[in-house]
Amino acid sequence: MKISVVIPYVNGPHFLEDCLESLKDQTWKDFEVLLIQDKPSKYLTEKENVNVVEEPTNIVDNYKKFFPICVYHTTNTSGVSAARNIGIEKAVGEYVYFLDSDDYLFHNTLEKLVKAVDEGQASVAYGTIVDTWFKRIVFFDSYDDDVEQVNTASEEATMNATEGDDEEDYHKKVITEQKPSEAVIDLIGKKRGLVAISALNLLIKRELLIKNEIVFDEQVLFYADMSFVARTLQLAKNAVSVADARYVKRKHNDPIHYPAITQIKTEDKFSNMLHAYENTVNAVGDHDVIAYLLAFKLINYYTNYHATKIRRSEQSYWQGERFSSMQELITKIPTEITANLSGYKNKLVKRLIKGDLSATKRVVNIHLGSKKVRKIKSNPRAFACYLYFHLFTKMKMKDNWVLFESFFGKSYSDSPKYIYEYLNQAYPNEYKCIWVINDKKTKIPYGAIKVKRFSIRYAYYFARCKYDVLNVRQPNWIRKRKGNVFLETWHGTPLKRLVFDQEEVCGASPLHKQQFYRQSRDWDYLISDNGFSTETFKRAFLFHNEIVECGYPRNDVLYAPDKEARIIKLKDQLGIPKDKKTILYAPTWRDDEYYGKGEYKFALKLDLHELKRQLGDEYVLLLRTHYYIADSIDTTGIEDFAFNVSKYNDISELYLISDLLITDYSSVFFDYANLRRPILFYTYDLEKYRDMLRGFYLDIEEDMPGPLLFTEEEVIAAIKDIANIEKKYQDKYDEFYERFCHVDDGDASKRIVERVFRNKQGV
Ligand code: C2G
Repeated sequence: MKISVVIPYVNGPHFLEDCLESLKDQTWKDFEVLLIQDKPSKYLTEKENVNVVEEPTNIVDNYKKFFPICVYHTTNTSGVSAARNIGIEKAVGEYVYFLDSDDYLFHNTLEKLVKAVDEGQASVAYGTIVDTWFKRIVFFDSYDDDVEQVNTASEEATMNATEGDDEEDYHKKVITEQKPSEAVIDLIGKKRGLVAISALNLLIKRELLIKNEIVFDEQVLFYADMSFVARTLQLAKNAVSVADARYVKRKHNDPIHYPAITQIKTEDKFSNMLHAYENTVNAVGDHDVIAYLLAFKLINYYTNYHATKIRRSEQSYWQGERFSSMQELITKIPTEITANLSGYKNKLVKRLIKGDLSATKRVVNIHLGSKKVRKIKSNPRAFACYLYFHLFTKMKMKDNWVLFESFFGKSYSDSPKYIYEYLNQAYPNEYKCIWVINDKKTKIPYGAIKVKRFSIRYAYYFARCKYDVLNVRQPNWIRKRKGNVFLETWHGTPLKRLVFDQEEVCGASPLHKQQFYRQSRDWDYLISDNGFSTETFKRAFLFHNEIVECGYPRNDVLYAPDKEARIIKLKDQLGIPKDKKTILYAPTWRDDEYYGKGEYKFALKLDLHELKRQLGDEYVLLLRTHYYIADSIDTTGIEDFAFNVSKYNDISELYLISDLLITDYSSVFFDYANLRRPILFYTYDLEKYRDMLRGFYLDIEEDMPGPLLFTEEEVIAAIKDIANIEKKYQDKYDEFYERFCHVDDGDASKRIVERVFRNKQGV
């Protein structure tokens, strides 16, 4: 047996599957797996939502046919160190390799490491660590090998860790000819794995560990790799670097259910750091280059993290005891290092060594203060935010002020619009209303005050309004004030899995789940359109406040008594011919196709000229991209057939003027079905969208009120045959309507206004 792969496991079966799948795919087959089931630490069991008890028996069984896999359990002790130590003890391979159950490997990682140790006669080989938020299949789908090659090409090939004359010389060079910081980084070759002092992606000769009794320190949960890696590298005859042996370190975007060790917040990290540091320094000795690396780690820990805490905390253990513990350690660091620091780090370390706590606080205050001023100067948004905290939230809140925002201020639309209009009709002049709208030219009735999102006036009104009505999340920096009422209308019955039901969030902020959780705690009311949404929101948002199942205010217009008159008016306004039928094409966005945050790509998979040729006599086409889409559709030369209505504020009104809807996985069809008009689903990328990106709540092949179409020809044929399709889908449509549309009746705005603003139940 060449390699023993040691995997500690606490929770996260979906992570583990990716991990084992990547082992199954290895080109190097000679390995065994030791999976060590660990008990959850107190940090996990204390938290209410963390998923802790999960024996992965089924998953393990599935992989037994591909490689030998043994499961062990931590018994008296627990923690990742204890688990890995069991692995070292039970391993029989010539080499040991640590892999975390939430990470995975490239298909050739083990092979590259094995070749490198064999060729270099080395006792350790270490590769590169690549970070990602994505699950395996998504990560590899978008992984650009060429970019990685460029990044790693300059890295050093070999590092001799300790023994021998060469190393002696190198040490001298380190100390005398260059600044130690640069020298150490140079020596380490900027290997993330080693700078972070991580035991991951190291292939280690088992004999080296056994002979020298190198184990993980079980007294600490955090920073336990430090002494292990330092000792291993110190004693390794030869350590070879293999830049293209890649290990994928997967960050967790659901720290609520599955926090990674680094995401656990606890005061114990400080004592763990000090303990691990002292232990390591004692083990490797002062003169080793690794000790330098450690010294920098400690200095960085102090200056980047700990010192800031000293300033903020009033508690004596932060200010006094911890300050002196840190002082004691940093004073022992060789002066070659401490004397060569510059700027802020230098000032802090000097004052620490002197033991001057108040001077330290002054340095931190000035540093952070000037950082903030620089930020405010360069970013008007930060200034608005600053005023929000320090001025506006200190002002009195206004009981009859209401702030409305729809799709990040991009439009006057959706449920906030209809709630606003009802509020003004039913209670004229009682409320002062503010609309967040980025385009000032947008017409808004009833004389609302218009403010641009993230402007100073936005911060002012957000702080002073008692009521905030939004259809997406509030900005992350908004803090709910006492007496504030947040009404979250949301923006659709979900088809695509949401937040905590979603395994991965690609493209969007990787902190999505954590932030979503915190923001949604502030919502007093959440609107739901049907029983299905109510249940989904409770589960997917972990939502425990009031859900008002009143139907969607935005759908009121679909039941308006003056519907026909509105249709004529709107067609005139948009210049849409009245003698032709209208098709609305409203697709959604794709998680993996984006330019940047909130800016997504869209490639139209329809040939508009062909559509016009085949359907132009009878139909016109309205094209409506999702509000996240930054690409715009070109309709040059066919302006009399294809109308780009992406910029039109309110899609509900567009539903009214269209005779047929084409969509994909967008929630628009739940609303459109209120009209009982035909719906086609152009799902050309169904497999990828469903299986890779999102996953759906409905069985899309069974439950949809219309056919799934995969090519342009099928779309054209379906439109030509629409009468038959309507007949064929009648029963499904009725069922669908009953399930998702039965609450909507034109009075949703009234119901929610009476509930939230007048505190009446059951209107
Ligand atoms: N929308 C639009 N134009 C489109 C697509 C969507 O104006 N081409 C609007 C509709 O009001 C729709 C809403 O944006 O209901 C949400 O769009 P979705 O495509 O469903 O996507 P998303 O923003 O991810 O909404 O629970 C709701 C969804 O799951 C999340």
